[in-house]
Amino acid sequence: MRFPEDLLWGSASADFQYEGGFNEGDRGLLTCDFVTDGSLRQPRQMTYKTKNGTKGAMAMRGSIPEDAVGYLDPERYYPSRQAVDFYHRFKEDIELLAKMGSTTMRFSICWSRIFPTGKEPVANQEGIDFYQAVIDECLKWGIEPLVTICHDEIPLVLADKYNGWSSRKVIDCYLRLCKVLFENYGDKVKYWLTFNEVNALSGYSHLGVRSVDDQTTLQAIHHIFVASAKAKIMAKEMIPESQFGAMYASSPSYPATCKPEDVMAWVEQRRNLFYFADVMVRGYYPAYAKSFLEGRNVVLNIEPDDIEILKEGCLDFYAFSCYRSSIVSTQTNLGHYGMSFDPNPYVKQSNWGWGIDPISIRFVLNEVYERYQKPLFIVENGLGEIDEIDENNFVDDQYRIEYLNDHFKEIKKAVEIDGIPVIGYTMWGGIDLVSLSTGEMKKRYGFVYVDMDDLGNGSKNRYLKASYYWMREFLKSNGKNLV
Ligand code: BGP
Repeated sequence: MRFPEDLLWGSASADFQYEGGFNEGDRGLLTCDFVTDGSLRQPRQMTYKTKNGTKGAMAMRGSIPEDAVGYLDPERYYPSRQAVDFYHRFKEDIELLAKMGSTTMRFSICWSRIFPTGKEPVANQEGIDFYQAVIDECLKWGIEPLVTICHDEIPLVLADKYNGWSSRKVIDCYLRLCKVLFENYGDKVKYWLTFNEVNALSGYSHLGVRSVDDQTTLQAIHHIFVASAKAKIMAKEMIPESQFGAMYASSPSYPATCKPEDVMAWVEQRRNLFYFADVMVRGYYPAYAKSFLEGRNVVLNIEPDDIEILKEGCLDFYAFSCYRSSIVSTQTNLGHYGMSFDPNPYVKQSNWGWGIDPISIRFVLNEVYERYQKPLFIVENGLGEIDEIDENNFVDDQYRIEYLNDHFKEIKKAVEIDGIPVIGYTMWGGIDLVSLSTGEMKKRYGFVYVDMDDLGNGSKNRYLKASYYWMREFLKSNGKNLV
């Protein structure tokens, strides 16, 4: 089996799960710095302080009091402080990924490294230099950087002062960030993602808003739509060769049965994804937006110019994550932003209850391509599992190899049989990093093991897993080792 020669392969990360160095290089604080560690049994918490000094903690996706602001409790562990130290080890990590044969690397910009509060008139040079060095290191090894401008985060000060993305003022702050990035890296970076998992953003940690009600969330998301479109319009002036996408959490749900009501429940559930992508990829609110918003008692404040901006700033490609599949029926209780967690009885589940379903990736590629006819970039996929390291510092992760093998075969079919233009594939967390949903280190995705536990203890040394050698062979032989 051969893949197109120009298909990009690599790994993906997000700054607050990977980078660390939270108090170095004049980095400011981010909202997600206030999210503690956790586990499947003990959910992560967001710690905050109100104006009168009362301290509290809330589930990561919960609401916090109106006058609250993130607070770092010295007794708690916050994984984003040191993450797995890409900040100091980026050369080593990029070299490892390059020697595996990677041709791309997705990473995200820490907003508060460039603008510590988000409001400064002038950017922080140390922050600019850090990503300049990361990008140069990629290029040195022939790796095409894929930059996420904003991955589920916002500077603390913008949350505090403006209630985050609920305010239009944040659009301008974001555009100031974009301008600095385009000026400094525009000649080196072709592929950009304006935002991560736009359809799963909510609450303080992601949006900087203190309330998770639909009115606040969907108004904030409208501002994100406008910000993304304006960023793309600006980039086309400054860096005409650039390609713009945004990322959507796209793991599919299937209808639980062929009962017509279940199939319609599935159509409606999928709108929890397409509502977001339709606006950004097609450039206008879809017909069902009216009922989608009315059903949630949301009235959007849309300014007259916004409609034109959305049209002009629609995206060049669709980027997505796809990890698993689930099912939907009229009985399903949808989780945050319309996700179904009902298990599909036909596929096995990971230790975190994620249904392992290689066909899901071909399904999504088809579903999305037929809707938008734009190139697709698979920017997150992979298996989060418990890895045991032996006395020789080796992890024999055959389960991960099996997962990748089976998913890659389906991607191949999507390209070859279905004719879908796939730009590239970046596996989530090629170097082990902190889990977003649970805050654990134990849930590992990487080709490379990082010696660190859930509370940040360990040398952080890197060790190659069996999947690293398998992937190296896969890339060298262009897929000949698939079985
Ligand atoms: C996506 C996020 C990532 C990432 C991934 C895996 O939702 O974009 O930041 O972490 O999921 O999820 P988890 O880390 O919870 O296993």
